[in-house]
Amino acid sequence: DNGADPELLLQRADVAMYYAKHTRIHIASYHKDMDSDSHSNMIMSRDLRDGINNDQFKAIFQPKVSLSTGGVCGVELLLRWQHPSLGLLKPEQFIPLAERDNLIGELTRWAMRKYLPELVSIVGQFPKLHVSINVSPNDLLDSFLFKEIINIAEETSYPLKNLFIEVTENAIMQNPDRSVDILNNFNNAGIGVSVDDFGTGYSSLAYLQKFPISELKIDKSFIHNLEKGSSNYPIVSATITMAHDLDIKVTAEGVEKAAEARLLKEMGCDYVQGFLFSHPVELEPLEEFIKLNLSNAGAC
Ligand code: G
Ligand code: MN
Repeated sequence: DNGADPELLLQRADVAMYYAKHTRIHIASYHKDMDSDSHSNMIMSRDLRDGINNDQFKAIFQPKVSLSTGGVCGVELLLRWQHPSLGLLKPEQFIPLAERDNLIGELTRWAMRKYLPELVSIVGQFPKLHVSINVSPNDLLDSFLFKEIINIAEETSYPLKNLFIEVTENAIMQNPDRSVDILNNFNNAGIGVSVDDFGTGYSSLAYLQKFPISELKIDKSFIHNLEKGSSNYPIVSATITMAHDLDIKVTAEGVEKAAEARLLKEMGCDYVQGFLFSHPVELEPLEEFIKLNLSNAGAC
C-alpha cells in the first residue's frame, strides 16, 4: 500500500521515521499527510543549527504608523532565512520547525544579540519608537529568556521602555497561569506586551483583563477587504471598542488599501501596519522612512 517500488517504499519509510522521531511517538506508519512539504522540511530541520551558526538569518523591519499623526511609532522585527539551496524563507516556513526542534530560543537570542546593538542608535534618535520582537509559544514558557533579554539589553544599553514583545493568544493559552507571571515580569521591567494575530487563536477573552497587555494586533485576515457592510466590520469595530475600554491600544495588521486605512481611522484604531505604508525593510531604508515621517513622529 505504501508504494509499488522499493525506492518509494524506502523513501516513505524514511518519512515515517522522521515523523516518529520528531513527534516523539516512537512508532509511526507512513501516511500521505506526512508528505506535505516533508522533503524541504527535512532539509530545513537538518540545516537550522548551521544556519544560525553561519549567520544565514537576517532581520528586516516593518514600520507601525500612527493613524492620528502619520508618524512611525514602532517597528516589528521579522526574520528571514537565506537558505543555501531553498532560497529566501519566511518565518511561517521555518519558525514551526525551530519550535519543534527546540531551536527557537537560540534563534530569538541570536536575533536579539545581533540587532539590539544596531537598534540602539535608532531609538536614540527617536526616543518614542519601540521595537517589537515576536516571542513564540515555547519562548514564552522558557523562564531563562526573560532574564537573557534583560541581560542583552543591559549589555548593549538598549532601553527597555523601547522594547515590546509580541505573543499570540495560543501561546498565552498554552499555560495561562505561568504566562501571567512571565508577562508580568516583562511588564514590570518596562517592556510592552502585544497580542499578535488577535482573533485567530483559541482563547477566552477573560485573559485581556488578567494580563498586562498594552496592545492588540488585529490579524490581517480581518483587515483584508474591510468595508462598512462586510462581515469583518463588526468584529474589528467591537475589538477596538473593547480594547480601548480596557485601556489597550490597537494595531491593524496587513493594511493594503487606502480605503481600509480610512475606515480604520474612522473607527478609532490607533496604529496600522501593512504594505500600504511599508513592506518590511532593512535598517537603512527604515531610518529613511522614519525620517520622512519625522515631523509627526513625536506623538505616539
Ligand atoms: O504574525 P505576524 O503578524 O508577526 O506576521 C507578520 C507577517 O505578515 C510578515 O511575514 C509580513 O511580511 C506579513 N505582512 C506584513 N504586512 C502585510 C500586508 O499588508 N499584507 C500581507 N498579506 N502580509 C503582510
Ligand atoms: Mn508579529
